[in-house]
This record gives sequence, structure tokens and C-alpha cells, in this order.
Amino acid sequence: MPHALDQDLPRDWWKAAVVYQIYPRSFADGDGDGIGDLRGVLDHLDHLEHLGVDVVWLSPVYRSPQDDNGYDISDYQDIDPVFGSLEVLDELIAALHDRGIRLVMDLVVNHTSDEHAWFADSRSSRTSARRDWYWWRPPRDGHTGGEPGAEPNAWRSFFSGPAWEWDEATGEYYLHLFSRKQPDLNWENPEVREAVYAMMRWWLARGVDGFRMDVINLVSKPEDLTDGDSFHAVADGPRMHEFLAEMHREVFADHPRAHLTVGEMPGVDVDQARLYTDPQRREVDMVFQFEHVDLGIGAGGKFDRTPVTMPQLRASLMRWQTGLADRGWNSLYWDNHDQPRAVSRFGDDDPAWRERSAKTLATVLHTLRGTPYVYQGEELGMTNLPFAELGQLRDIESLNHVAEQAGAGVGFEELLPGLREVARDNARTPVQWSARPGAGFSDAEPWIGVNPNHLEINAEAQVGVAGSVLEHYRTLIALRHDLPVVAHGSVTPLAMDHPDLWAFGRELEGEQLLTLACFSREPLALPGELLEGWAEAEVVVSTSAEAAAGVQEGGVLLGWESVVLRRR
Ligand code: ISL
Repeated sequence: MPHALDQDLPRDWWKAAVVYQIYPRSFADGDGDGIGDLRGVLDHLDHLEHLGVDVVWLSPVYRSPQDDNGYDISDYQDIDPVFGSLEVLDELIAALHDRGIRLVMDLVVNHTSDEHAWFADSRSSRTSARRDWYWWRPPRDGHTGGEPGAEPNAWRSFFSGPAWEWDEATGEYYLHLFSRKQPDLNWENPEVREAVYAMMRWWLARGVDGFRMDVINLVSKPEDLTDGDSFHAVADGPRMHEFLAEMHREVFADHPRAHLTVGEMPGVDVDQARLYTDPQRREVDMVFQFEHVDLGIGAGGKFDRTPVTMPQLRASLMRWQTGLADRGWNSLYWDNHDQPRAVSRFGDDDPAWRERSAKTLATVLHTLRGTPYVYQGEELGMTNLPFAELGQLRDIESLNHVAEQAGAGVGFEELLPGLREVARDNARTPVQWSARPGAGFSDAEPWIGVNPNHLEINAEAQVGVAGSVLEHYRTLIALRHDLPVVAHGSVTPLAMDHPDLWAFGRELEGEQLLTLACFSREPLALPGELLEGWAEAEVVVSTSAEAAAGVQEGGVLLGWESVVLRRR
């Protein structure tokens, strides 16, 4: 019997799809070692099917020394034993496909692990066949290698410190934009690109349905490796569009099945994103842009926080809505494995407001134009963990930051507020399946602490429970499948000067939606002109019956509630 995936789909099928991100280490532990794995994913497919998601994006499960939790790959064509094996992955592909869910793998090809065979060969001698697969450079003129300041340029790694590592044996530096165990591949070398494309074809042949491409807009480096801020010097480099078009030709153009490509692109702007995602250019289907999650970065970098208001957040996302209205496509996300929990960051995680604000964030995201991504646990309203001690942190980014600051005389206590706000470990605490010890994630001691609020916030308490955060997500996901206006309609930003009301209209062939969302504890009086002509409209989604009644009967939107109206 043909299953859901055998149907002929339009090339842009993903416009009506919702993607669920699994960070396997933190999702579910199937073999009792305290670390999430593929068996754990297989154990929870009912959850994904109940939610109704179309695609799973799986963060890296390849062989890896786990310096950056799998974003440092030592073998692209094998599974790390901590997560399972190729056989279990095959089982997962089949089980997902049986349920009509596609699988998108993480593609981490800006860099490999320093333990990858390619790098071992590259570093073995200056004349090795793969020397030029990575970025090797001599010390700066007049400097001795290994001394402070001798690095070829002043680029800084994303994870603190210089982006160059001295290799004593061959007397050169190699480039690593991330950790020193993540050397950057040299995409200028056609052999590197060929090897990457061959590996991608191998995965597609194995049955996966696409790739989320890690920091893909950093692969084209400026030729002269100019000085300056590393990140801006390398984002959207000179050959980026050429490389993506080539990848599309080499990997996807003749691929017979429906697939999805999404490029993760720190620093990308709307104009570049429009080019990357213009369907006629055949580069990628959509990009992850960072503008809304980079709001709040202070002069001292990511952990130096400045306040962000709702109007700033709204202005940013609505600009992307307008910017990609006619050409290109948006990915929509509030959080992922690198970001704090959505409800703690953009909502209100006080127990009195948590559920309402989590649902309202979902209402906004899932009725915008673009493909929504749900990060594991977001659908439960999971929150940040109030870290208090260094021993609770696991992430290399945070640990390197603490070590670097310690060197500059800044103590942990002083860093704590910033870490609590944006440490990536906030997103990496175990998914809260139940109120049991270990949150139903594992019976063993989990590799990272469980949030104590799993007693109240967990899947078991929400599945099938009317009004729960989870059921609200389920309703919104179904809405995207059922109403073409949600997937394909145009967007009109409304009341853009209101301090607390996030409102917008959607329209497709005479069918209209109006999303109204309150971003404050205080009820707000809806501007009269906004509701003109909507008196008879149907409420298609609301965060509560009271919220719907408030809008329809009194023109009032209650604190942190949201309502979506529909008319023809
Ligand atoms: O996490 C970040 C914010 O602190 C970003 O700087 C992040 O490093 C950037 O978004 C790239 O992320 C991706 O590549 C990294 C990996 O650590 C992240 O988990 C991944 O999503 C290196 O592979």
C-alpha cells in the first residue's frame, strides 16, 4: 500500500510543512546511559505523529569526539555509537516514513572534526595530498609561530580565543572558526566540494529527505583572509551563491523524491536571503536568519546582554515577512539548540503566565508566512534552567567564555546573569516526558541536569489535555495543513506602533485571517479600526475561550492571550 510519502508533491511542498527539531543527546535515552540516542527517538514517534509535524530535522548523530556535541564530525558516513548505528538510523528513516514524516539530516561541512581522516591526512605533512583541504597559513611576517599575536590574522573563534591553532609538527597554523577541534574545510578546493556532494548523495540514496546546512554561508572565505572581525569577514563570501548553485546541481537537481534544504546563515541580511532562496536560482529552499535572535547582543558580545522590546522583535520579523513576500521563503523559529528557551526569552515564564505566553508565541509564529520550526520541548512550554554553578554547564561555548573571562579577571558570579539568559545549555536540558525522576528522559543520571519544573511541565500532563501548550501547537500545525491561506497567503503587518499588540492579516483569494496577540500581562483594548468588518468572523484558534470572548464581545485582548479570526 502506498504511504503518505509516495504522493506526487509540488516542488515547494515545504511551504505547508512544519519541521520538528530533535537534538538527540537531550531528546530521549533509549539504552540507559544517560545520553539521548536514536532508540530514544524511535520510542517517541507517537508524540511526533500526535503533534502532526511533517519533517524531523535531526541534529548531528555522525561519528564524533563530541567536542561540540556532534557538530565536530569525524566520519560523515557512520553513526556515533553513543547514538546508535547505521542500522538503527535505517530503522528510524523507515519508521518516520511509515508515519508520513520526512527526515532531514544536519550537514556540517564548514568544518570537520580534527579527528576526521581528511584532517589527519592534511596535518600529516605540508606535502600531503589533502594539505590544501583545510586552511593552513604561516605565522604573521616577523613573528614566531605559537607566540601570542603570531596568528596569520586577527580573526576570533565563535567559541573564544583566536581562530587559528598552531601546529608545531608542520610549522603552520590552521583555521578554525569554531573550536580548535573543528578545523575549517577549504571549499576553494574542488576535491573538497566533490567529497561533500558525494557524501550528500549517499545519504539521499539511503533515504533521507534533505539537509539543514550548518553555518553554510561561512564556507566561502575571502581570498586574502583579511583582518577584522572573523564572523563578518567570512559571512556570505564571494563564491557563496556559486557554491550553493553547484551543490544543487550536483546533489539535488536529478533527485527524484521531494526534499528540503535549509541553510543556517548567521549574519545573512534580507537581500542576500532573497537571493539564496529565490526558487529560480536553485540554491536552497529557505534559510535560518539570525536577526531576531541576535537582538540583545551588547558591545561585549553574546553574553553581554541589552534589553529587547517586543516592538523591536516584531519590527525585525515583520521586515523579513515583507522582504521575502514576493520572492524567497522564510524559516520561522523562536529557539533551537543554540538559543535560550522561547518562553523564557520572548514570553513570560512566571508560572502564572507561562502557558498563556508559550501558546501566544506559537500563535504568532505559526500564522506567519514561512515554514515553522518547533524545537523539542518548545511544544511543552519548557523553560530556561536557572543555572547557579559552573558545574551545571556543559557547552563548550559557555565553558570557553568562562575560562577566557577568568583569564581577564572576571569571575563566574559576574558572568552568571548573561549565561543564564543565553547559554545554549538552556535548550539542552532533557525533554520533559513525565514527572518521574529523570523526567522520563532516562533512568540513569542524565548527562546534563533535568529542569526541576518537569514535575509540572511534561508531555504526559499535556497530551490530549484540552488547553495545554502541546494541544495548542497541534491545533496550529493542523491549521497550516488545512487552510491554504496559512501556508500560502500574503501578510499585512498591522498596528505596528502598538507597544504590546502584535497583529497581522493574512489573505489568499478572498480568504482572510487576522492574528491578534498580546505581549504583556495587562489586557489591552484593541484599536477599533482593526476589528472593523470582523464582527461576524469565525475564531479559528485562541489561547482560551475567555480570550476569544473578550475579543468578540468586548474588543479586549486579555494578558498574554491570542486569537486568530477568519472571514471570507
Ligand atoms: O550558538 C551561537 C550563538 O551563540 C552561534 O554563534 C552558533 O555558533 C552559530 O549559530 C552556528 O551554529 C551552528 O554551528 C556551530 C554549532 O556549535 C551549533 O550548534 C550549530 O547550530 C558549529 O558547528
